[in-house]
Amino acid sequence: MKGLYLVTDRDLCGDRSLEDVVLRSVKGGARYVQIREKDQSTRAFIEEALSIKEILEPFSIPLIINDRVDVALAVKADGVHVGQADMPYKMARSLMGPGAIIGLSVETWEDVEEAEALDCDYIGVSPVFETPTKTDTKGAWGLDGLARIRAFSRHRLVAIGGLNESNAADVAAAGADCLAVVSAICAAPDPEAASRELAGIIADARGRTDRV
Ligand code: TZP
Ligand code: MG
Repeated sequence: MKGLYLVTDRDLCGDRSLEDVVLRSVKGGARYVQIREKDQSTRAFIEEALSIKEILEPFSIPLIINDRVDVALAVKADGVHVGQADMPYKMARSLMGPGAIIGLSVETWEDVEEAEALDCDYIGVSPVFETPTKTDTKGAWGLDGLARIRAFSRHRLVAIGGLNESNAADVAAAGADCLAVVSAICAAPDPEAASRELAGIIADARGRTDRV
């Protein structure tokens, strides 16, 4: 996991379709796309995932499904992202298989320690900063927390929460391998330009560290 990771929020796309925002973000440089749906019916989620999958395939961008292992399996997604209240990581792995990308959110230091024993593809440092996009969190890690996890963990780190053009360089410098972004892309007037700018900041940071 390296670079820019788009996590979707249909409501934040306004009158644009999710497909349109995803396509523009990928054209701007997003390297992973996670579909995150909290209120959709299973049927609608599957239809949406299939349509986004079709968009991503020509770009060889992995499709990752938030929470719903059943949806990920049904649409043959590349991976799934699970939180601490979702299906346990090991069950998700046994259902998805060894080749799937599986990310696990860490919200507490105990979560970080437990994740060391798991062969997840990345841990999601959640949230780095407080964000109105997700409020049911256990507090923010901050840049210090992110750096502390970097020093301890063997895993790739995907930073998420409150990330935007103004803090992306600092987040990369604190140890994130990959930056996951919702509102700074989905709610941007120009999701392609916003993605390009964020991807550029990450690429610049790559020149200074060997991680991102
Ligand atoms: N998990 C932790 S914070 C968050 C998720 C899904 C939302 C991040 O949204 P934004 O708009 O990029 O702050
Ligand atoms: Mg979840």
